[in-house]
Amino acid sequence: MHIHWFPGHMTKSLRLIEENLKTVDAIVYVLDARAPLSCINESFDKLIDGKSILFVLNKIDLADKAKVSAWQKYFAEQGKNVIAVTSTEKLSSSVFMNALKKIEKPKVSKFEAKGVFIPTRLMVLGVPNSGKSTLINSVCGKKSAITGNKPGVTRGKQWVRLSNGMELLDTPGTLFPDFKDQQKAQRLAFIGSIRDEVVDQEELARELALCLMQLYPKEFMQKYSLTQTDDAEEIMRQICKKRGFLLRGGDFDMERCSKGLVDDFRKGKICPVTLELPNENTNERAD
Ligand SMILES: Nc1nc2c(ncn2[C@@H]2O[C@H](COP(=O)(O)OP(=O)(O)OP(=O)(O)O)[C@@H](O)[C@H]2O)c(=O)[nH]1
Ligand SMILES: [Mg+2]
Repeated sequence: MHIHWFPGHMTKSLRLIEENLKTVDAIVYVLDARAPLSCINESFDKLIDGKSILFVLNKIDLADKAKVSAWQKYFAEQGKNVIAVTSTEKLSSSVFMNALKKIEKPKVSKFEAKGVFIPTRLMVLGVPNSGKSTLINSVCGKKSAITGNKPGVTRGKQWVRLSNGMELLDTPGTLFPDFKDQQKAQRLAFIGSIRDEVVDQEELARELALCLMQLYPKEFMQKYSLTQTDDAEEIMRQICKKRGFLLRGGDFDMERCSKGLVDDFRKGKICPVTLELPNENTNERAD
């Protein structure tokens, strides 16, 4: 399959991010813990170089704990700030808040010494649907930022001020202008960062089935009573049988089956999943 999608409004979003970068002290880079590598937008690398960055591995409730630990270790070993959270859960807000305080400390100390208070400003970045707005809401005590279970919910920028004076800039989720790395694109589609309307859902489900059979065979087979096979069509037929996804006349209802599989995956109903480890090469073509 080939995913090539870069909506017009995203050029605007990238420009917005670029323009506002100079007004912020640090970056909060939100990565979906199910595919952290795929969530890294290399076109930001140069832009944010030199800024303090807090990497947030979000949605760990849906992710593979051992692999999330490997990711934390990977960032920490490079001297980077990293936390792993479930931003929909209350407990995570203090983890995030403490990390924010650590990030702003050098600046606060510098100004405190001069007897002045200048609020720290942070920009929250990441691919669509990674949980940026939810993370912001977790520390501001009210639903300041609009959230939603689909990509592209936040449009335009929104500043949110916290009770301690810190200011967080919510930004629209951004993708890459050019999906050279199709495996990345596919993984972003699996986790719901690319609009379903622009991706063939039956093809996506077949790719997901193959991926799960490879990475989490035991859990995947158990969930749908599958027998081992590397034939994606066969996996889908077996799921149809198990779930009774049949059309009138007895044909398999592949549309319903595809939606069902992708939904189960996104809701974490198969098993906790992380699709990639640090330093993996995702450059193979996925067609
Ligand atoms: N399971 C789970 N869901 C989460 C978590 N964080 C956010 N979500 C859900 O993910 C969806 C997207 O969250 P948003 O905060 O709107 O994501 P966003 O990054 O702001 O998305 P855009 O504005 O579209 O770029 C929502 O349905 C959230 O409830 C988490 O830690 N775990
Ligand atoms: Mg948002």
